[in-house]
Amino acid sequence: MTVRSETENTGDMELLNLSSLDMDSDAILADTIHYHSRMLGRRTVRRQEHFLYQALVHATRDRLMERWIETSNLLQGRHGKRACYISLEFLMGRLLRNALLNLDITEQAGEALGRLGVDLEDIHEQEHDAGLGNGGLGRLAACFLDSCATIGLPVIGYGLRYHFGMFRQRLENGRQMEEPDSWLREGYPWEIERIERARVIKFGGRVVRIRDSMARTHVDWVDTHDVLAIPYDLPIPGYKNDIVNTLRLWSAAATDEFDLEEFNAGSYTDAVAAKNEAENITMVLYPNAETDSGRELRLRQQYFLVSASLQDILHDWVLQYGPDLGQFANKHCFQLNDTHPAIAVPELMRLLMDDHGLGWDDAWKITTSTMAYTNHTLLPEALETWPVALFEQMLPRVLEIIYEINARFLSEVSLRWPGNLDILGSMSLIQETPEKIVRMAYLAIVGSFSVNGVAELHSRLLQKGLFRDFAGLWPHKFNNKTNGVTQRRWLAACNPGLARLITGRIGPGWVTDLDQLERLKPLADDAGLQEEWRAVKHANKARLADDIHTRTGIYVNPETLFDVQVKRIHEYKRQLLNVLHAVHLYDRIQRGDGDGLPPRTIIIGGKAAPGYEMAKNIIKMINNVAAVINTDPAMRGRLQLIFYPDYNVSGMELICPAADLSEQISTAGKEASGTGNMKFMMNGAVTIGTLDGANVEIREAVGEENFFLFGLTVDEIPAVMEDYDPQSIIDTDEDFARVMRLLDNGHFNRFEPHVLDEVLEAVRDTADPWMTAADFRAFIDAQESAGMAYQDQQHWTRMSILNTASSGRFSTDRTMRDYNRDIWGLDEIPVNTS
Ligand code: 26V
Repeated sequence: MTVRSETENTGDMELLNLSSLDMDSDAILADTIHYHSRMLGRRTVRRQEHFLYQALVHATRDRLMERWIETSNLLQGRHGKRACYISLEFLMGRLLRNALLNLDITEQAGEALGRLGVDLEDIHEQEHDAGLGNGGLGRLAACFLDSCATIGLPVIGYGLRYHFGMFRQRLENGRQMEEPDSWLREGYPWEIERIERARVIKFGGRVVRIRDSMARTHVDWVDTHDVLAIPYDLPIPGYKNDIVNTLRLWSAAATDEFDLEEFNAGSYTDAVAAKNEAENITMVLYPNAETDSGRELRLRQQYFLVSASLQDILHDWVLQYGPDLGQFANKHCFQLNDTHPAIAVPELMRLLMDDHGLGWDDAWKITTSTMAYTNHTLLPEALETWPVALFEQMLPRVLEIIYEINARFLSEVSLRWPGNLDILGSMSLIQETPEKIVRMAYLAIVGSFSVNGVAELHSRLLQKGLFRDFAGLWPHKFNNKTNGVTQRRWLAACNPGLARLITGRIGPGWVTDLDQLERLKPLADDAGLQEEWRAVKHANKARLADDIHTRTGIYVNPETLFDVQVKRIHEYKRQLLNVLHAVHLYDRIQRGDGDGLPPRTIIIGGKAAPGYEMAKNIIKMINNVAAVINTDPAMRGRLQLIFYPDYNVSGMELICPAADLSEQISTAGKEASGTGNMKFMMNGAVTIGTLDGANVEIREAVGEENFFLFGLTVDEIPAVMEDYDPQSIIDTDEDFARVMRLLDNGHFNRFEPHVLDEVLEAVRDTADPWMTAADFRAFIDAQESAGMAYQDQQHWTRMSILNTASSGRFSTDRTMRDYNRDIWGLDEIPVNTS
């Protein structure tokens, strides 16, 4: 190691030329043993043990570290533009498999452990998922980071280091029980604490204005309760390119300064106890519950993340370029992952004006040319609002700025629509209900230069519906960026059998250029490929069957059609419709009408928000129906229904390679995009789905003959809703009537009267927003077609191959290039592909 000269402005000595570590199995073994004994103090090695996992992570991390330092040196030297992906959620899952893949040392690590008599797969099992997200939105952020590092985009993720991530789900008598997720309990060897980069975050207090000797007014936010934000960095390696980007997660801690008054008054313990309150901020991830409004801690989290991240960026700017912020907007872009970090708009204004001395106009120009907002939902109940009163006491200075933004915005509105008071009221950032509330989505739109949806249909509906007036005012802001998933995790790493088969036929280029999967198309009818394709799928199904047995004690048969729906449990996603189909199949087999049906295993998994009663009732219903089906001798070899417990990222890594049929059955217009749909497609599952979210684009890509379409379209729904009468639909459909009769008669809740009542009422509700009954018949028929198609294994395998072959567009590599081309405008880091 040599010491190099001083860095540009800081005068720090820089240690460079870290001798690069060998990547062969000898070196990895030596380092693993070193950490195992010298750092962790272990004498013997045991299979399936956490210490060995930790030791291997440290050996791997060392190899990331030198590339990480190189990458940040490179970036610092380039003076280029950077994007910050600000998100309350990063659903990273496990990191080891991905790190080994991207460093290209999977085989070497496997060999090293093999020499200790240990199976690398057992070591992977030791890793806790980093479950810092609810579902699609958080996992999307994680896929984005992988793609940015791989294609060489200088993007840093900013998030929160929750002490407890997504709860663990346990079932008790078919009901969901939540348990805390202590993912940090045994230490988390991937993170680097950067205490020297801690920032102070202010809460509460009051605003004062001071005139200086030059008669200028300064705004001071005083008497605040301060909390320390401490960053923990995670490495984000690109695929075989020596780039390592950063995910920076903030953790809350008490400032060391005690409240002196309290301290001197003798309440030493009270003063120390204040520490607790501060640390609460990053204690727990909020589940997507009914509404966030009024939940003070959640707003605290949002502000804490945003303020810490923006201060971090501004601090670096001043270090590197000095106090002049004239070029700041040319070098930064902040992508807001939903409205959760929308408070970044007024917070950047505050920092620029109050801490960096800019005037309103200059600050506003910088803010509105650096902020970009992504919307992830059309559901009105999921749109965030916060009570003005809460802002007032928690963030008084921020509220002042929001009011000022609103005043200036509304004068622009009245120029555009003179004398139209209605539109002023409907577009105002403040909703003047008895309890005044701040509309965070509107704040995000007003403060951003770009507003995007996450699938073509979703973006269109945003502009036609939810944000119509804003799209009228600023059409240039609105755009679409269809979601994707990273094929490194969701094909190369989780489905090694299929990855090997594909690479054998078309070469390895698809790992960084997913469109190359197109080359499989001419081979879709190749008998040799078909046979191997089926063998891989079968092996994946056997692997999942083992996992299901471990989790539930139930044996499922890999020879059956695996019909899979895994995602958060929500009425709009219509797991209920899926269960109605399961009951229908049960009924058909019972009445002796099941002979043409392929043996089927229906797998449903997902978590319900702890406060979402209906979703929890649906879980109970799935489990009750499953209990009857799985113990009925008449169903043996024909039908099984499994509720997959504690579904998470690692669960999906086993599930999506094993699926035959992918259930994407939300009510049209409700699912913004979906990303599970893309993972299944990539792994050769055929979709049964509605024209919703990215399903529309999936169907276009694969061709309508390779997709089982059903259900009302967005355009049809309003007319049907006019005189919607589920009971008459039930009465006029013999199959539906029989299904409801079984359910009504308590066939699935013999000793638990009324436990299904609310769910059944919802089906019959004339105001059912999810219109389950309206799509019943179409769904049953589409399932029938899917079942028939599966009986012809050659035809099915062709469809399966064509699904994988057509999934190129759904790589986040493409998504990130789209963001970069239209929104960020970053220069790609030259990639080392040697
Ligand atoms: C939040 C809430 C909270 C209130 C109760 C109901 C409810 C329902 C959904 C949500 C989710 C809001 C944001 C979100 O997670 N959107 C998801 O983002 C994914 C990535 O873009 C996308 O694929 C999913 O379709 C979308 O639901």
